[in-house]
Amino acid sequence: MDFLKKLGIEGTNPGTSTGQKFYGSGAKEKLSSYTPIDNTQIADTTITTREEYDKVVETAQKAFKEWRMVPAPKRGDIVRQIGLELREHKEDLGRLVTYEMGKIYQEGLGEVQEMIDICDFAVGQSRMLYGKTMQSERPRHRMYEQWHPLGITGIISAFNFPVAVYSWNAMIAAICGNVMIWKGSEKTPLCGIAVQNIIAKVLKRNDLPEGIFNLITGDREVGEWMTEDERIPLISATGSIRMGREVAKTVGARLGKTILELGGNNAIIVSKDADLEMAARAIAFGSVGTCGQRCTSTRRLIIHEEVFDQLKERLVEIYKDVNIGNPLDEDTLVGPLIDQDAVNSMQFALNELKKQGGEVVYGGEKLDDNHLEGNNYVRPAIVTAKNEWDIVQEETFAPILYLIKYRDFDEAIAKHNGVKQGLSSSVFTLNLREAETFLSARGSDCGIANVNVGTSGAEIGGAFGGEKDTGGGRESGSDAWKAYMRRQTNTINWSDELPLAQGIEFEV
Ligand code: UN1
Repeated sequence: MDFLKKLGIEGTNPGTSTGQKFYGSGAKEKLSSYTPIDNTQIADTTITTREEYDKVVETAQKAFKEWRMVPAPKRGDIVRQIGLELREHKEDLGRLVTYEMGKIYQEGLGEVQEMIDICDFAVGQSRMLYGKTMQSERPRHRMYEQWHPLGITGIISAFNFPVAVYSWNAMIAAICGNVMIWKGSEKTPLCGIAVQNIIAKVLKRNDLPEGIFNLITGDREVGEWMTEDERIPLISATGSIRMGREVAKTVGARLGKTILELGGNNAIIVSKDADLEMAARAIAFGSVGTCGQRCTSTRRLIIHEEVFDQLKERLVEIYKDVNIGNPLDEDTLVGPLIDQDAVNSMQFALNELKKQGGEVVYGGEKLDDNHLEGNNYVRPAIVTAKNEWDIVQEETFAPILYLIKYRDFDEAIAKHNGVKQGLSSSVFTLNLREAETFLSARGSDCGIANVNVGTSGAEIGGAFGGEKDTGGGRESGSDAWKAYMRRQTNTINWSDELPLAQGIEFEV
């Protein structure tokens, strides 16, 4: 396991860090990391104690005082160097993502590329933290707005994108002048250590203070320390809707800010006027990619009745050809699910579906062939369903694709929007009216809406996130940076009088 060594990972890894310094070697409580490939243990990470946590927050507060006064383009230069360092470690980190999380190596590499891309984006953004200049109604007055950093940005991320989601938040927050405290998923603690080690090299080279990029490790309790902590003005959380509700409640109660990126229940409408072959390929990537464990995974297909059977058969053909196996092998397209709980929830969903009257058209079984040790492997499933069934309304984090029939386009849109989540969506059609209807105010109600492009695999340049129960947060590109800053409106009087706004006379 050469790549582990190259990423600085060994037997027991201190799970708390303020930058270059790591703490926790004496801690008793440890988190063991197992690869879902064959369930063998990779290494341990110590769990952050409350004492260590307070030390991290205090160090971060101190670092913020310095970091906020570093000119934004200079902060951008640090992020540029992090991007270069990530390029050096792309293969090793991609391999670790695959090893610890189970997505195929191509996707592991893609995830690190997403980190590199957001670094590049953030470097440019660091010169573009634009505020507006307004026309004052008072003579010789100038009005403008400027953006200041918030302070500590708490980042809580999930197992399925163990490194990229952190960097969307951290790199943008960093150029904005914030300091970061990151708690990743307890299912992927080593990815956090590896990223922290990579960033530490840049911090050292630039002689930066401790406390800008901080890492803590632990479960829900550690997350709650963050959400309850008034010293953390912004919490950006990615995970389940249930988790998001808790975070919103706790942070909201102390009037803190949140960026929530929660579950999706993403659908593709396939029109009778679609390029069906192109649609089938996009559907396959969206539904079986990352073994159905992206928040943007394609879960529902809403298919015009005239092409329903044809598309169903084509998808079965494609699914039959998909290699399931060790995600480190080059010809594998589908690796394992993250753990046994995920396997069980997939089986539960399929049973519920059958009870409702759904038909499993293909796949769904657990695979325990000898060459697939670990019992975390499943065959992706294609099933027929009705949109209103309870199980279809839920996000099951596994490769189940629900096929739903429609007759007219308005009905397709109603079905499409007829779920609580609102993350990503697509229509496959060559019909201009259908495409534009889908993109219009009466079309898709999601944060991401595509035409002839699947639901997953978004580029970092756009704002990423969704509506309704998906939580409303936006991360990554466009003007998502504003959520990491506070806006200040400034009025400057350079006259020798004191006129009041709204023409009010107030003689004293
Ligand atoms: C996630 O699953 O939490 O659009 C993020 C995509 C990726 C990000 C997914 N760029 O599928």
